[in-house]
Amino acid sequence: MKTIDIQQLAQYCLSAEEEKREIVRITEEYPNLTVEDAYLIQEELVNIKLAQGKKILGPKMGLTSRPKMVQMGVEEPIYGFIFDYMNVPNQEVVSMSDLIHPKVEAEIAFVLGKDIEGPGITGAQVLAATEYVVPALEIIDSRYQNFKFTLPDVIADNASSSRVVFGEKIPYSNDLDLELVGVAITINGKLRDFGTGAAVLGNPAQSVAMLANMLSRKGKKLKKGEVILTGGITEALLLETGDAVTAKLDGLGEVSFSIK
Ligand code: 0L1
Ligand code: MG
Repeated sequence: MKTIDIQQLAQYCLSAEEEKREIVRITEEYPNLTVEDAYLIQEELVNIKLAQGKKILGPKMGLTSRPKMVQMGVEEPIYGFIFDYMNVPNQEVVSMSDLIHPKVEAEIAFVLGKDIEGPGITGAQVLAATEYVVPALEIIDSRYQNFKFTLPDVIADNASSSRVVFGEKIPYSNDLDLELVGVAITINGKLRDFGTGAAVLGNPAQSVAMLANMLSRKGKKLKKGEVILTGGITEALLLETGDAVTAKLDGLGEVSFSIK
């Protein structure tokens, strides 16, 4: 069995992102790569970015919808990290030349008013600590050829994180039932998909709770003020140059960008 070089594999994924090119998935060469190995590669990749002066905006959850979990054959979602350079202002233009084969999904993000540390965190505890919810469009851009990967591959590749557009922060109150928040995503004025917050593990707050519990295995916690992406409510839709994307989230507002 080939020995896994964590640092070299982190650099392999990072170079693909920086050079905007597809790579062969890691598990082609290392079929025995485990989820634990993959998170070590992701950690190394995050540390390299931090050493480059990039800043973490917050963590994200991926594979939070039942269809995606079934497709990947997993019982648990995955996490990654969103950095400052990935943030695109609302209604701005994203350059296709910075990306490989981007897809977009509509999400609800959370901003906590206090730190949360697992294990044992519940959705109710998350909601009690939530200061804002934020409508978001996440652009995912797997570095792997044809957007095809196994679970360890995508974890090592920082859960396909690439760009994110946030709308206005909405102060959270108990009147807002996040399960029922309706979401519609249009591209070039055409409705492409819709759903409700319940598509994310039954409630996006449940995704934040699960994230807190997963991070606790690494001795990490969710921090006050970070923006936390909870997972796609809509299908991930392939983007093309010239596309104008808008998501409308009932009670939370709109978020949009175009790609040139
Ligand atoms: O944010 C996400 O749900 C992406 C998770 C990774 C899977 C993918 O790239 O489709
Ligand atoms: Mg996502």
